[in-house]
Amino acid sequence: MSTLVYVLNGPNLNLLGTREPEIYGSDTLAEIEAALHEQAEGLGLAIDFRQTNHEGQLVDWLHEANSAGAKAVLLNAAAYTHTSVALLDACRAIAVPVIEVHLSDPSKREEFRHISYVGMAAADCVQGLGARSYSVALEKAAAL
Ligand code: CA2
Repeated sequence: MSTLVYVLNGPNLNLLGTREPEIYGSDTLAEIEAALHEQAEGLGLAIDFRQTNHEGQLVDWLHEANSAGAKAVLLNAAAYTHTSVALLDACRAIAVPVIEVHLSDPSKREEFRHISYVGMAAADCVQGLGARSYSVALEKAAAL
């Protein structure tokens, strides 16, 4: 059984900690990554943590996670969550369970954030807990 968990982050999340802390918190993505590495070690897991601003790159990484036989993917697809049929198809095309992650709670925000294409294929979702959403999602991945 694989212990590898991919953590994939979509557009603009590289800017975390620089703006809109009232929505997304004040942690940078690098700080979230460091905390998750530490947590993963305690859970006997290894994480591969990545960020891209490009939709097709997320699709390629989902395929890669599948080829690598990863245990799970934690996916914060950011704005592509609400627009990308390509990500929905990729999540459906792979055998690896995908856990959707969001810092904020999109269901409590603008109407256009209420639809989640990723959510249509995800095994689970953790949202609205700030950086802790990643931590709770990793615990869920460990329990799979
Ligand atoms: O709450 C989340 O994690 C989101 O996935 C974040 C996305 C948003 O489009 C989703 O609806 C919910 C946006 C990420 C943008 O991150 C920024 C970071 C700093 C400054 C501005 C944006």
